[in-house]
Amino acid sequence: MPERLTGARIMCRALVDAGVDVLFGYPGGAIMPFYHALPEYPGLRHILVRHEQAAAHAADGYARASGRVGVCVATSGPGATNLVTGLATASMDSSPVVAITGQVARTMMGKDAFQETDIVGITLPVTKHSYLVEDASELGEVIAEALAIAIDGRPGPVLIDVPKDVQNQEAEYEMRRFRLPGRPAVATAGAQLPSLEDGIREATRMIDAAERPLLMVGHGVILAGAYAELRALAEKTGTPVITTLLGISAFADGHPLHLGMPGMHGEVHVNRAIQQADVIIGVGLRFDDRVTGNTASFAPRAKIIHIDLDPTEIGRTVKVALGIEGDARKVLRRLVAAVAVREHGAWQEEIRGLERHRESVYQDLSPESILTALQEATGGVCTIVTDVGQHQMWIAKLFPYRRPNTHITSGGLGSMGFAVPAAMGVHLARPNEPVWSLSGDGGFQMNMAEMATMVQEGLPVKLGIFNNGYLGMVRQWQQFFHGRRYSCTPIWSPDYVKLAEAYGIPAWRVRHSSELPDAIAGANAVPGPALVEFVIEQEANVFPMIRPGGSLSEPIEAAPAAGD
Ligand SMILES: Cc1ncc(C[n+]2csc(CCOP(=O)(O)OP(=O)(O)O)c2C)c(N)n1
Ligand SMILES: [Mg+2]
Repeated sequence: MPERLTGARIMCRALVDAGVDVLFGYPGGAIMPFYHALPEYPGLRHILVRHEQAAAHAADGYARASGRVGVCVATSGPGATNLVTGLATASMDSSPVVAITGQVARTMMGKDAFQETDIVGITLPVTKHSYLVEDASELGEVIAEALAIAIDGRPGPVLIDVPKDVQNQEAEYEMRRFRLPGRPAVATAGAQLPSLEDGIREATRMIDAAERPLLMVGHGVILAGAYAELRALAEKTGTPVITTLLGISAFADGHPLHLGMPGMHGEVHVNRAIQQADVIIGVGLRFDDRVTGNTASFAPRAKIIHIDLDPTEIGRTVKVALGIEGDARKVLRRLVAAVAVREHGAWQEEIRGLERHRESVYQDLSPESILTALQEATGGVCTIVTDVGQHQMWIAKLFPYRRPNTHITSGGLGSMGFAVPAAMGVHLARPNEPVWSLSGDGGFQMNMAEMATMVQEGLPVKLGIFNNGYLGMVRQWQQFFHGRRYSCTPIWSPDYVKLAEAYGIPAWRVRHSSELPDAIAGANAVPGPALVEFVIEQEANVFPMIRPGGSLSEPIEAAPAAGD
């Protein structure tokens, strides 16, 4: 039976009926009717953030950790524009987020009204779809459809802009179960893709004939939950597995076939393996420039098979011999059944032979020592959310990720400030396991106001700060490529222990590796949020490194001598 409700109540009801139970948001004039209705729907838990950017990142973190849609809410104008970085982040990393924004009343639109901004126009390039709802009778269907679009196929953000008077307007509401029509097969840039049957047949022929095969896997494997299928294919064919930054934890670190991360900060043997492979099976990755370096010299001997749900990714940056459009899980399952058993022992040996066992170049409190202590304290049962910079690369490479989807980071956009709010979303998706947000001193200062959210909402996120006194990754580039001119990269920090105390958050400062176990155990033991500052070497670098736009064959393995 349809019910007559205000637009604001329809918004709440449609969210509840679609199974949404948490919202991250911040109120304001144009979204007040929605906030007025919200207490009538106790099934919707609202997390009051301190900045709308954090609402979008938290919704994104929630989505990545839960596999469900994350929802954020903001008012018109500055509230809505503050969401933009978070929506762009979710768009680049294929994360299903729905943003609901208030808009000025219909009669005021187009008149430069107070807090009016064309948020649909501003977010058009970073959303999968967007709506301006002009009548309350459409709201129920729009919300159900937006949630479905966000998660259908390749996930991404969707925006719903609702004028204030539409929120106050009454209309009939009836619950909708939304089913999207199946997607038609689409041709890619350049070539028509083969049918799935033909693609599997051809891929099988290429994999069976390969002597130096590699699997390169990205976020698509995690989004599809194709862990078992990936492992089965790797093991049946003896194929080593490379995981991109967003593919980390799709295949267990420590598995004998796992090689590590490729690209700009990939290990030398991983990049060399790419340069020597004869067949690369790329699954759910974009072959972006941080992975390929100069595409002209990328994988010169390899025929590339690219499997992706989004056909527009296939052949976009690298030349592929075979493209297969499809869900990673379904395609991998078909391949596992079709391919022949292979060993490839000599190829695996050859790659292992390229591995360098580097002595740690860091002083006492090294990234390795911090990450080893974290691993030991948690037994690896935790989700790590990282920010952007040097610490992000160290954590990507050094933390042993053994459980699927336990590494969450802003890969495509590289948004500093992501970790702290995203970790709040991860906690709400996974309330029973520890969540560590690990940031640099720069990125932490971008969204550290969210400590107040954690206290007010009771979110026990553990905050780690890698404090090197620099915007370290930019400083490293200045050291390598700009003659050591450290222009605007030294960054002052407050006393983080005192700062945390001001929020009532227990905090530890660690200067020596001997202090690590107590600090980390202490932080894990407190029931609420906790903060640990790791005071690390100021000019530590991330090695190896491929020069931007350089070839994977030419790693930089040491800092240039001063004066170079
Ligand atoms: C929002 C945003 N602004 C600027 C950058 C450019 N940038 C990339 S890494 C980096 C330095 C990060 O410094 P910090 O957070 O201290 O981490 P560290 O590299 O020192 O580990 C900067 C400024 C960015 N990625 N995101
Ligand atoms: Mg730093």
